[in-house]
Amino acid sequence: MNQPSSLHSLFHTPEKGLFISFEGAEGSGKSTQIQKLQKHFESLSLPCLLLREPGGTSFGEKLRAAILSQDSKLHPMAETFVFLASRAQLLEEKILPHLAQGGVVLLDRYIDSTLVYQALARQESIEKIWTLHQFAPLNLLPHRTFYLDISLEVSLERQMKRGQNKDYFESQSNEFQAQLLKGYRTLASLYPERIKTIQGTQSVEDVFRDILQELPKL
Ligand code: Z5A
Repeated sequence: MNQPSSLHSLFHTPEKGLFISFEGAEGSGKSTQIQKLQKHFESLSLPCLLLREPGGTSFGEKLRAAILSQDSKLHPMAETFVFLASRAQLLEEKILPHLAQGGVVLLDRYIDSTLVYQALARQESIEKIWTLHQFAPLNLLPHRTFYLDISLEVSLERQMKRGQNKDYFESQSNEFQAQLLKGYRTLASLYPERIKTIQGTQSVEDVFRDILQELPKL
């Protein structure tokens, strides 16, 4: 089950620009680090677009609101197609045009979230998810993916501190959340060239230092 997909050769990275995605459990610090990285690129006068999934387009934000407010269980394939629809539109409307102009795209969650949340965390094969991504524009991989690794305890503690109403994914069991972390670690070991694991339990500044060290060259 946990093999790098044979479909991987059908995927490509952008020829121009820099495409970076961030992954991790709830509260892993993605938004915090993405904002710091955006400032870093802007200080270098590089046009930098910060986006999130699901969302980032007007259609995607409607899908985001729909899935996060869902109050009964969805079939994993129903979840998957919501994320794919949001992703296809985001690529077409925002990501591809910005990269074509040589810009930097920083994306909060991407394909790896689907591989983990909709497959690995449910002990399902990732092959089906790769298969669904093999057609353009979905067959685009980031140049670099940062996985911010935290423990289940830290994730739950940060969620609790925030104290908002729980959304569809935050309401999943602790067991599911533990499987997510396991899934991310499996994925990072399958694709070590692209996915760099960063210790997300360090201070904000130390996490950022580690990210800067693993940035690909533009
Ligand atoms: N989902 C999916 O199932 N399949 C898919 O394909 C996609 C998504 C694309 C979107 O959630 C949900 O959709 C997601 C998976 C699912 N659900 N979950 N879980 P979202 O966008 O609403 O939530 P999120 O992506 O998990 O983001 P988040 O909770 O806002 O976490 P974050 O951005 O990684 O963390 P943060 O906001 O930067 O930090 C969280 C808190 O920790 C905050 O108070 C910070 O001040 C604090 N923090 C951050 N860094 C540190 C350090 N280093 N030390 C101490 N405290 C820190």
